[in-house]
Order: sequence, then C-alpha cells, then structure tokens
Amino acid sequence: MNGSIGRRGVLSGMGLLFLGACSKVADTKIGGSMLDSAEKWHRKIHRSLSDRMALAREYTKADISPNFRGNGSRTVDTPEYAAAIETGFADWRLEVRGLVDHPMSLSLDNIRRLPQRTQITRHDCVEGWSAIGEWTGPQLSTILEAAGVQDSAKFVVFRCADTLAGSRYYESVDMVDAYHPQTIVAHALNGEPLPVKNGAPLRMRIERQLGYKHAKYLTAIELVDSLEDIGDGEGGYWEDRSGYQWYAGI
Ligand SMILES: Nc1nc2c(c(=O)[nH]1)N[C@H]1C(S)=C(S)[C@@H](COP(=O)(O)O)O[C@H]1N2
Ligand SMILES: [Mo]
Repeated sequence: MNGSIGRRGVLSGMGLLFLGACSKVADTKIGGSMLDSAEKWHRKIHRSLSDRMALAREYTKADISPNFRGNGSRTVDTPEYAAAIETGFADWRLEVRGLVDHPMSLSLDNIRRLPQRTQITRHDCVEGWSAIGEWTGPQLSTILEAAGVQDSAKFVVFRCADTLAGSRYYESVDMVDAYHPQTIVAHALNGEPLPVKNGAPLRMRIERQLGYKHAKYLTAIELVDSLEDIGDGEGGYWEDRSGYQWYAGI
C-alpha cells in the first residue's frame, strides 16, 4: 500500500519536473514542435490505455443464461480434488507469490471477506458460443495491492489444478488486465458457490478477454517479469499448443 502511494508521489514529482523542462524548451522554435509531437504521443498512449481500461458491457439479471455450460476441463481428476469437494473446499488455498513483497496463502474465507464485486457479463469462447452469468469475488487489484507487487513485475500467471491432455492448464495477463476493475477472482456464479464444471472453488474472470484466458480451478497467482520460462513460453495452455493469441482482448 505504502509502496504504491510512494511511487505515485514520485511519479507526479517527475511529471512536474518534466513540465518544468518542457516549458523551458517550448521557448525555442524547435522546442515548440518537439512539444507538439510529445503531446500527440502522450495523447495516443493515454487513449490506448483508456481503451484498455474501458469496462466490458454488463447485463441485467433477466439476461442471465439458464445454463452456463462447462467447457475444457469440467472437473479436476484427482483424489485430492474429490476429497476437497466433500469438505466444501475448506482447505483450498490460493497462493500469491513471485515478485511480491508479501507472499500470501489465502483461504476461501479470506477471499470472501475482501471487498466484493458482482458483475453480469457475457463470456465468449473462441469455439463459437457465449453465455451470460453473474460473477462475484474480490478484484484482483485488491489482492495485488495487499501482496505488494514489485516494480519489476510485468505479468500475472494463473496456475490451475486441472490437467488437460496431460498438462496443467495455466494462463497469464499483463498488468493492465490485472488491474482492470472487472478482473476478479470469482468464487460465485449466479449467487451460488461456483459449480465444479465452472472452476470450483475459484476461477478468474477477465472480462475484456476471450474465454480461454479465464483460468478455472485457480491455485496460484504468480507475478513474473517474463513469460519465457512459463510453460513453452507463449503465456498460456492454448497459446503453447494451438497458436491462440496471448492477447485475446475483446
Ligand atoms: N483451468 C482451466 N481453465 C479454463 C479452461 C480449462 O480447460 N481449464 N478452459 C477455458 C476455456 S476455453 C473456456 S471457454 C472457459 C470455459 O469456462 P466455463 O467452463 O465456465 O464455461 O474456461 C477457460 N478456462
Ligand atoms: Mo473457450
């Protein structure tokens, strides 16, 4: 928390210095045109960042699909997971690790006690189907702020409990999607604990991205500076296998 406020302070200080320097160069003719193009460049960056931060459409309860299908893994095929279902996932842990100041191991209770966001959104799968559901959980940003993300972190990797055709499922996003307000760690669908087929007990919702980015059966959140050493290096299970785009923004 303190770290990020401190950083913001440093950044706005740098902004002031930059402005000061600019008004000096703007006094010269060549400086004036430099300032123009710097300003255009800044506006363009700002516009693309605000595009990426824009919210995905949210729907009403009347729009909710009666049956949200399960796709890809529809369960985790291990005795441990079968036992976890029996206890209502009482011992499930979400690890937060990698480039963070405070690694954490969160229980479902810890996660349910954080400030919550509920959103009714449309899930789009590249296989050509969509479904609308109401998802509830803390924003990923809340968890990241508690963990204290280090400056060198560039990506968030999502680790999953399930194995699909012999390999663990995983996914990753950049820090823009990680801090997007509709990126949540969901523990409920339509007001009920997540069904097994939809990723119980925890799954990502990353509403500005296609379906395969929304990691189910979530066990860990890992902050890294590169995706090179994760899986085959393409940033996700399907990206490594089928050439799906890593950036699947919608
Ligand atoms: N762990 C894990 N997450 C996953 C998958 C998977 O097989 N395993 N499939 C992905 C795909 S392709 C889609 S479309 C959605 C499906 O979510 P659903 O089962 O809730 O419909 O989960 C995504 N997340
Ligand atoms: Mo999908």
